[in-house]
Amino acid sequence: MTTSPAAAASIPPTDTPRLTIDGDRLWASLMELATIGAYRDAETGLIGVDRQSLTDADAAGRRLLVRWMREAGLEVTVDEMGTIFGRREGSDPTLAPVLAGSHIDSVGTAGAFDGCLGVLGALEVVRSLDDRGITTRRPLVIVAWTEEEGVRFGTDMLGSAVAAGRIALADALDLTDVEGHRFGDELARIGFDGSRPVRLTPPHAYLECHIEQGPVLLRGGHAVGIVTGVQAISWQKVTLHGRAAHAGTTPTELRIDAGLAAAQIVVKVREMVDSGRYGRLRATVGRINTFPGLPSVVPDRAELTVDLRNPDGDRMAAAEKDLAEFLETLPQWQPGLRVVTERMAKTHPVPFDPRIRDLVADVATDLGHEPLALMSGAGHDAQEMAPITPTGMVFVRGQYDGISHNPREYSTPEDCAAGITVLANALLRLTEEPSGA
Ligand code: HGY
Ligand code: MN
Ligand code: MN
Repeated sequence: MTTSPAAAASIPPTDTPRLTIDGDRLWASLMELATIGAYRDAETGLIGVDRQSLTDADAAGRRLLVRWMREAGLEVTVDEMGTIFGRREGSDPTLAPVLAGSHIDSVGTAGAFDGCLGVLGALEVVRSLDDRGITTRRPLVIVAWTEEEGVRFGTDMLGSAVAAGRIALADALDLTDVEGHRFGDELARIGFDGSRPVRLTPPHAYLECHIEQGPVLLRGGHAVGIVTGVQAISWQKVTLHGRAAHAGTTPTELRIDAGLAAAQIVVKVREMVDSGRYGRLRATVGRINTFPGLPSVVPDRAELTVDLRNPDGDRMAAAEKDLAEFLETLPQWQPGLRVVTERMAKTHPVPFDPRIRDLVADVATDLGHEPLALMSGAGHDAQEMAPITPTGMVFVRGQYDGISHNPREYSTPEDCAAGITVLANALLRLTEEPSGA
């Protein structure tokens, strides 16, 4: 790391140079990005964010990020999945870069922080390095992955999974949303069908700062957490085919009610969670639609999604197996009912690199925190990076029991700054590591 004389004066006189960041500038960036895709949430009355991937709102958010990256002097490239990279050159450009980032696409009922803190926090690190005239040894690359949420095209961590080679580019480009829009066509429509080859050359390391999206840090009184890994994720779509019939004249025994079967599945997955047979299983039917959706017609079709999460891979497998067996019994209740399942997403538990975890924990402790180690309940792009490069995550405390995927999602400016200061100083260490470290 080389520093200008003025910069040298700004680093506090300690043996480990510390990088401070501008929390106000970070907060202003978060709030400005949150205006893109803003909407008035009917349930909460709050202003939420709906910036689902490859929509016009996402495109506007992407353009703002690219502008900010260029203003910060970064070399911006976009890959074949639309993932955006901003490279800050190092004093030794031949060394593998350190990557830091997250995502700026959102679910439909988002707040201002999910993913955005990690991308804009990494940008704030770049801005702070520039403020101090610091050149790192290794290049530093900021990344904003495409379709991390997976809520539009049905597979989460999509851009990072293709970059890491878990999902084939052609398969990803052919994914469609519920209205039949093809991923590849939408990418071209918004002008982010980049030419950078999508397979990522493994970087020296990958770091991601993200809000916890749960209550653990808040209840424990910790501003930041060190993430040990990510739990298993299983998404499937279930389609139930019944028979439309008159609601008034059709006796119960003659019905093939797809809506009833859907309700049985909702109750079943909750029973599985409550049974305790699958450890810390979490189950969610996030989408459930009946057709034709008319008051006087017995539903002839129902579509629903089942999201299962489990920190234990074996217990996840047991839950998936038992649910599959239950689905096969449904026609016994209603002869003639057809059940079709479609795998949407599946990832196993992913541990993060112990060396990176210890480095981030050491940085956090050095900065005065008592960091808590915890597993992530949510999926993150970092889990796709972990198989190809040493990877770690920093969590930031959320208020209101860490609620997320809800406009009430909120982390304080102080906690956001604390998390990004940990990120900044961990990146400072990693970008100084010589080859072979
Ligand atoms: O689904 C998740 O855990 C993440 O929000 N993509
Ligand atoms: Mn996220
Ligand atoms: Mn999310």
